[in-house]
Amino acid sequence: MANLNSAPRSVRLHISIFGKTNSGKSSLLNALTTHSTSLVSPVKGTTTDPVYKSIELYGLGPCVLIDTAGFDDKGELGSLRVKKTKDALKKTDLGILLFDATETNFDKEIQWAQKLIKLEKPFLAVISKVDLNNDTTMIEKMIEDNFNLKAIKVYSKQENLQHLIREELIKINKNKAKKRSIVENLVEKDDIVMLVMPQQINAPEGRLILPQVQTIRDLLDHHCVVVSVCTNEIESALKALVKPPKLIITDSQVFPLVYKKKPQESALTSFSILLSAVKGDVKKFAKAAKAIDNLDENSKVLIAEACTHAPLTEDIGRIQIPRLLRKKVGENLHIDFVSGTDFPSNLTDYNLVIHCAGCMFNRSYMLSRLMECESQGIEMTNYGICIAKLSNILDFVDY
Ligand SMILES: Nc1nc2c(ncn2[C@@H]2O[C@H](COP(=O)(O)OP(=O)(O)OP(=O)(O)O)[C@@H](O)[C@H]2O)c(=O)[nH]1
Ligand SMILES: [Mg+2]
Repeated sequence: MANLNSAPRSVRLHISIFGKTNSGKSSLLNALTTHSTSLVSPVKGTTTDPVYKSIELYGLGPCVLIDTAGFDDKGELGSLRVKKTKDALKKTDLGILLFDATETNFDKEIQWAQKLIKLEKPFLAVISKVDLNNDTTMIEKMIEDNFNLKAIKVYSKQENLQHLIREELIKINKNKAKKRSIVENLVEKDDIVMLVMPQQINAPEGRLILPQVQTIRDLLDHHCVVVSVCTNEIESALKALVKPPKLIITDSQVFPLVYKKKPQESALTSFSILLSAVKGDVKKFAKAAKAIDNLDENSKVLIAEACTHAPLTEDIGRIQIPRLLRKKVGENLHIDFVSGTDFPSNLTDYNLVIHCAGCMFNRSYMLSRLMECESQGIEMTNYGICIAKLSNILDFVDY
């Protein structure tokens, strides 16, 4: 069960271990976590689905280590496993790429390194199993020549292994564990901020959804006065306040209603818009929303959601956005839905992709989807921006 006191996985630094089958990936994960987290065996293809292990690494903060299936896995099942490894690649912030010292051909490792470089993901080149073969000059030279990287030589039973890998990861970590603030550009100390959070719509029993929790925490860190209400209590809360809130952050689903009720001097935005600025590129999402004006009944739209929950009756992605889109464009507008890690590799049939805020995904994963859309010339916007656009209030929204 998830521990409510620990950082959610989506905000952790994702460190993935890649290599061929049997190269020692799981042994390395176990050494780094000092636990038998992942199954180790001499049989090739022991790790099938990626193994995720949350861990706190000094100097890197809350991380999740990902052990993957070998990228050389063969056969029908093997190619499904490679697909999952490719998915882990998209989530990766830092990579560890293994070169097995007992091997002689490294074509696959070179191909994988090129993928990491193309996606701008920093990685460590690690020569594994050096207790079995310490003469690695050729491999080191090959890595240096191809990638201008100095490889680290390790074996799984090495005493200082965790320390060594951690120190090297700290050196290549471009994120420098930089915490991205959700509200940074919008508020100052002592500002009153009103949160409109209609609980009946989408909240799980007895708790708040992640974007709301994260936003409240961020506002408290910025020393704001936070007032939280459901939609019907907006007026009572406004009356109780000595001055209008500086900012109102609403659930996107009640955007138009809150816009009508809000005092003129209060700025307005939504949780999903703020989250999309942290997770993706909100300016690009806002620009992409203009594509909505060019849709007609022959257009195709893809709606992508990170959560795989069973659709709710007033579900924002499955019901509300399609209803608003069809009202504007026409009843025959073709809309496809995907959820979780499903995302078509060929997007060229689509005129627009509309993505959820991605609170269950990390930033690297959202950016990889944005990159995929861009590389195929398809615009990608997000739920909050889309609702604001369809409600004709995007121009009055802050982000
Ligand atoms: N001598 C030696 N053996 C190692 C080392 N690392 C791993 N092994 C052995 O190599 C075999 C494969 O190790 P794993 O850690 O399961 O390799 P993997 O890359 O996770 O393999 P798959 O899950 O099949 O892709 C096991 O028998 C390990 O005990 C090492 O540094 N030295
Ligand atoms: Mg394994």
